[in-house]
Amino acid sequence: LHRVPRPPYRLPLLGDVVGAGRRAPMQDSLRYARRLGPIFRRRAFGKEIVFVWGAGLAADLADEARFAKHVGVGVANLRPVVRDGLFTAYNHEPNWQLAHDVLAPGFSREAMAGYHVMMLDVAGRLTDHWDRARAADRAVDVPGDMTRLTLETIARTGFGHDFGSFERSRLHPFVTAMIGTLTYAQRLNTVPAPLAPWLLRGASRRNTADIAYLDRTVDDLVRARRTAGGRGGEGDLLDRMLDTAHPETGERLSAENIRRQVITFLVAGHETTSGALSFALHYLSRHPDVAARARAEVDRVWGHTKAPGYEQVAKLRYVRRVLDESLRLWPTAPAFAREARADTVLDGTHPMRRGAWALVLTGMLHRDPEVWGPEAERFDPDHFDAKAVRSRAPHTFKPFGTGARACIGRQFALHEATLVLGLLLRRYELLPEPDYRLRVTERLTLMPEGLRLRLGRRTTTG
Ligand code: MNH
Repeated sequence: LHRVPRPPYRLPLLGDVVGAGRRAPMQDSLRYARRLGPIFRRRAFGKEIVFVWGAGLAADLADEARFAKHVGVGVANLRPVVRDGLFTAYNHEPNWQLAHDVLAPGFSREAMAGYHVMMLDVAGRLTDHWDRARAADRAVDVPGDMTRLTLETIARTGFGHDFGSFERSRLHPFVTAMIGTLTYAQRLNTVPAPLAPWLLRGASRRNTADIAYLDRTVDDLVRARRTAGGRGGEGDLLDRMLDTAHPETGERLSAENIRRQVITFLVAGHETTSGALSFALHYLSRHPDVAARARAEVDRVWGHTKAPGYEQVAKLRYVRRVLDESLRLWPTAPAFAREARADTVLDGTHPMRRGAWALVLTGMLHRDPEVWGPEAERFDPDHFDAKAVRSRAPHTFKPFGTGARACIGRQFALHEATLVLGLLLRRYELLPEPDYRLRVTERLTLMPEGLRLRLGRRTTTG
């Protein structure tokens, strides 16, 4: 460890907190990263965290034979909310493999094609809402509306549920409770663990109430489904959780575990996708040349078909690059942790004991000039043109994590977000508010703060 650089000023007890705020730990880490290099460590309140972002080091950590997901820092702080749900389960907990095997078919190509029509329908509610804003010459609240869209999409496709987000002026209380638990989980990292019960007394009470609200919402949803006796043949995620036995062992998910999985999917299934869509819309509004090129692609590929089919979404190659490029600069799940399965040496240099772990700083890995070139900080979807992708080293673009514990919802998120960007580009001119400067809020995930856009009529027609 002594070979790993750390900040020069270390305070007794507090550690390396000079230059660090409490609200934006990830953006602080990016600043440290630029100063300290591809591997560095920071100590705060007795916990020492090793950060890694150099391409060679990150690629070595992706070696599944020697490393695995580590449930630590932010992820571990969510355990009181979602226990051994898919995202927060320890590798050795039996419910991980069971739930993974039972739910993976819910993300197959066939399943995705079934969700497509529901995704289109939810997107239609967004465009109705935006049409009204345009008619009244009102700016739209991008993160708020993307949250409405992605929450309704996962609720509808996964659970046959309607939160009525577009009929409410405020976000649904489920979202407020979720944001509460995510923010609380992040704050736990900014105070010394033994003092947390005192320092966060009020916040901890609110957190308990938030968890109770999430539990209640989900219990009602599951009870309604059990009473209705399934959706009959369609087989969404909830039906799979309730009815499907493991293909080999015949085991089923317990009622308590189903509760954890439903919360996991409702949260993981919308929070990061809404951030990704919001960043993409911000960049499209700031880069009219990129927006024009993307819009021309939508017109060419979709023509005048009112409702694009499932197959027509993946054909939007340039729109997809816009999304990839947004996730490169602002990976909305900004880090993931890896632990050594046995004693090993990281990248041939840094000895690690079994169980030792490091945090991969995705946002910085995605800005490494040795990988992405001198224009690494610039938004340019051509970073993902076919030639650039072919010539890049593996494991250098990791917005969905890596290995067996990588995101199960990746195709879901990419399909949903590409579809929605296509629909919005086709319908609106995206006009930035002139004095808006990108600010990023952190609550474990990343989201552009206060982003509003005005909607214009298309000036060219396809
Ligand atoms: Mn998702 C795991 C990012 C959309 C459900 N997700 C992960 C991980 C990252 C991630 C990174 C791995 C974390 C770790 O190693 O600790 N996820 C994203 C991003 C988007 C996203 C950037 C959108 C953009 N995720 C989705 C969607 C769903 C989903 C949509 C569900 C419909 N994600 C999950 C689940 C896991 C996960 C469940 C945990 C998988 C596992 O451990 O087996």
